[in-house]
Amino acid sequence: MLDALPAGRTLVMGVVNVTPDSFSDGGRWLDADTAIRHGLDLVAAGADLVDVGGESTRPGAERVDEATELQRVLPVVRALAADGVVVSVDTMRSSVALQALDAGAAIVNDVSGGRADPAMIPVLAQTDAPVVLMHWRQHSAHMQEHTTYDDLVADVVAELTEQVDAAVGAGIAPERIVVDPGLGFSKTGDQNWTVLAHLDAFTATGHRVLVAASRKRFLGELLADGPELRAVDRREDATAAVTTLCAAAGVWCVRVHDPRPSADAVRVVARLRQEPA
Ligand code: PMM
Repeated sequence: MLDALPAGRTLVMGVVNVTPDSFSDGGRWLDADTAIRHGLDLVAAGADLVDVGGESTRPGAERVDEATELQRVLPVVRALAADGVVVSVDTMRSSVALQALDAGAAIVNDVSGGRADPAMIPVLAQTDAPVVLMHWRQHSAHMQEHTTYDDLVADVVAELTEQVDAAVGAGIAPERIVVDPGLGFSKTGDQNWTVLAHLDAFTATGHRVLVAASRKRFLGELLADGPELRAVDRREDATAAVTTLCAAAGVWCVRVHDPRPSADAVRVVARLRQEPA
């Protein structure tokens, strides 16, 4: 399935958060029709695939119940997939993953990397869907209490490798697995920068790598004007700069809220790579 996506450049994944409380777009696409229209707009703006999620993972967020998550996600997944959009479902629940795959989703994006729901990996092993496994230590309500590492990059890679090994051990083929360092998840702003400075440690795992920096707080802190963080909707240029660095580092896919600048950035990097050194 992953091989059917455009090759030769980094892919751009657009985000549709069907949630009232995501940090950057919470409440904007809560209604299914609005969310579907937004998903199509993301594709028109250059997204190669669209990530649909029904549970906010912003720091401090409480969990939603399964019925609410299903009711938010399924109509949007079904409509976008029927329209030919490659959809990934952003969920930590095996039940939601399975029903979203039935509704036409092509990829499962589990920010917990299989750690939140013990049924996730065994359930996915029964399918042939690609799966994004993100580095994860704790649910969002408490994740920022778990930012202590001996050696940040080595520890994140080692913990992510445990998650990958569990998936492979359960029967998920390695080529179906995409790894994600999980910017902002049990990581401080400075730690996010350290991870971004060492993306080679993640590409060296041999797996496709996904990075989601879009509009995150560490960009707001970088661009702060005194005590005021840069507003969420004015972090796009910095997001595109991170996309450029990710593409240059050989990242497979970037997950962004506004695909247009990133879609251009990945093409710049791909073109430059055709030139002899
Ligand atoms: N971040 C968020 C949500 N889903 N999925 C992956 N694979 N990696 C991430 O870093 C990630 C994610 C939180 O951001 P949002 O609220 O803007 O969706």
